[in-house]
Amino acid sequence: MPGIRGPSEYSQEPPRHPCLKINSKEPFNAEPPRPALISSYVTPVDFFYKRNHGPIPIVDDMERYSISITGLIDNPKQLFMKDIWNLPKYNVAATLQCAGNRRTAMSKTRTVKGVGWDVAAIGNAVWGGAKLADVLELVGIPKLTSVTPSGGKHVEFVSIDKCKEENGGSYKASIPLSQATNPVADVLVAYEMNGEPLNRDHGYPLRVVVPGVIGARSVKWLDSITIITEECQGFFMQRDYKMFPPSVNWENINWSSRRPQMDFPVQCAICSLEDVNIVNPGKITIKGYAVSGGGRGIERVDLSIDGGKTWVEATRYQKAGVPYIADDMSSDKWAWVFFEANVDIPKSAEIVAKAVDIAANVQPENVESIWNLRGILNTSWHRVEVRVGRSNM
Ligand SMILES: Nc1nc2c(c(=O)[nH]1)N[C@H]1C(S)=C(S)[C@@H](COP(=O)(O)O)O[C@H]1N2
Ligand SMILES: [Mo]
Repeated sequence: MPGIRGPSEYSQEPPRHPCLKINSKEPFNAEPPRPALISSYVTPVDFFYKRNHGPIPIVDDMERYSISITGLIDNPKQLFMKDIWNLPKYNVAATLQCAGNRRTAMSKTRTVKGVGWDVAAIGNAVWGGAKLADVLELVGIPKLTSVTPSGGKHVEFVSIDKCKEENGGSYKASIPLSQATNPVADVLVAYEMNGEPLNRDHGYPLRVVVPGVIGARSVKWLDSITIITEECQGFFMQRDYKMFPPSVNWENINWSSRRPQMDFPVQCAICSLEDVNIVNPGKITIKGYAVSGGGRGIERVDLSIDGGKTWVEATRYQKAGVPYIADDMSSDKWAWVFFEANVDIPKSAEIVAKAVDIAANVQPENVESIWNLRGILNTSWHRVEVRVGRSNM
């Protein structure tokens, strides 16, 4: 671990924007207010949710900082920042979403375990860095490899932070080698976020970004990459971030019965309104984000102002002046879309939003059907209440 260290207490945390809603202080977990989240298509770093499992690592010496690439390969290597900088640089717009986004709403049905997130454990950034496929070529693994001659099938990313879930060990995760060596999958070893060097909260100096996959696999503060036969056996792959049916509880859970969650499902949330709102009679603008995993575009966003009886379609956009077409070359395939509609609110109403992705995947109507004990992947229809009051004019 040259040049970087993971402290075991919280006395040297970085500064953070005061607008963030703190869900847990140590480790630091926070999200922006709903309106701030949709104030721009590319989320400013200050407003980007922060999801940590331990104290933020500290770089003491950038000259000495290096990552090791080892495991089932012939030529293990140490790579320094300059080796990563020397590779072709890519800028990829990708939305990162915590699997626990919208957990608080799920916990209203039945208690779940985990950090209580509202709808903003998500953000969209332009990540700058080298493609993991190019990095792995430096150790002799060709593009589009699914198994190395010595039997390596997964790529494990190990960090330097100290997490209690790992009994003081590092955060780690893995992805399949076939995805890691596929340039089209856009997996990055990133050193920039929105054109600036990564800040400490988001993984300085190097993090992995796995587009279209739950945030948990985008390991921050990279220390080593290991080529392994089986997927990573770490806590966050094997005993967390798995989707269980509503019948599973803490007594009958069998962690090994489920695969680690990778792609995230289709999701959307209204961000221009809170759970309960008092508005004047007349038109209001409903605005929010929609996103799907695996690089699938958003085909449609439906809005209802009568609790889901009737629907209208919202407009979708990414960049101003560029019409959004799902899965078109002109769209950012790994990024969210914003949606917007101007609707007339004649009386108090329940406003509902639901998105459809390009594979015609839809969001479940009720949270009960997808309830799970860890409270992950709440993609149920997003509902907010609007009460029409009298203005004081
Ligand atoms: N080393 C390390 N990487 C990590 C984590 C962590 O705690 N430690 N949290 C993961 C989770 S659960 C998420 S959702 C994302 C959050 O990234 P962000 O804080 O940059 O938004 O980082 C992932 N990578
Ligand atoms: Mo997460």
